[in-house]
Amino acid sequence: MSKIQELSDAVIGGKSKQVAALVKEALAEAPALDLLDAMIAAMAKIGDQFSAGEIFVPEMLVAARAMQKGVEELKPELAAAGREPLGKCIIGTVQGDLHDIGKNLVAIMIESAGFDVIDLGVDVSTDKFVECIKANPDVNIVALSGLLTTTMPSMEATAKAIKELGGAFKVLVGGAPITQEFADQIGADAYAIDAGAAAITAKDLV
Ligand code: B1M
Repeated sequence: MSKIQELSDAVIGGKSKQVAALVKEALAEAPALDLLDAMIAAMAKIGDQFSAGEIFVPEMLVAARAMQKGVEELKPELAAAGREPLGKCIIGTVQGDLHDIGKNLVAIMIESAGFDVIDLGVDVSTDKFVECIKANPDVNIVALSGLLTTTMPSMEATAKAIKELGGAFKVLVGGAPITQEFADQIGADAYAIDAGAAAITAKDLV
């Protein structure tokens, strides 16, 4: 089996320690971009399996961690390879909300799909999103996560305020209480039900 195939299998299996070592070994037989593409394909497979209900959050989390390890290991090589990213995404959990497990998964899946991701963390105010958008006028996607029904109004306030900025970026929203109907109501450009769908939707939006 090739080292790239072993790397792909290790990401799918969530074997973080093996992934870091395999990236080093695989770099001897293939360029960094091929390794990244293999890991992105592995994460896409994980996303599909998750969306299909064949695997669950724990498996997705460990695969995501393994992918992160691989990306960390590859980052210096990728910078040297000068890969043009697919776009830029700013992501955060909306103000008043401290849940970040789902948001982190979404960030990793969007990064795995080829975007540069700026993660503002949790409890992110509208002002902080606005500042970040102004500092990154080339942003393509602003992704808002929310897990509490009580913080849906802050998602609405943020979505409306950032849309008023009038930039070319698209607003993507999601989180357990969020629906397509709510996304339409607050003027978001798109809604995604889970991390796999968020990555696919982000690619469709650019
Ligand atoms: Co909280 N919590 N929690 N909690 N918590 C929920 C959300 C709750 C449903 C539990 C319950 O009552 N059954 C409930 C909300 C009820 C409601 O609003 N209707 C709740 C509550 C009430 C609270 C507190 C108010 C409890 C209290 O203090 N009395 C409090 C609020 C704190 C705050 O935020 N201000 C609170 C606190 C916490 C902890 C800190 C203890 C912890 C969070 C730890 C952390 O995130 N680092 C926590 C946890 C763990 C949960 C549950 C149990 C699990 C959430 C989770 O991580 N799920 C949760 C119950 C539940 O969800 N069943 C619950 C796994 C994660 C992978 O899924 O985040 O849904 P999820 O993300 C998914 C999708 O939603 C989607 O993709 C992800 C992956 O597929 N998605 C997006 C998410 N963001 C997206 C963005 C997108 C697209 C898709 O585009 C941008």
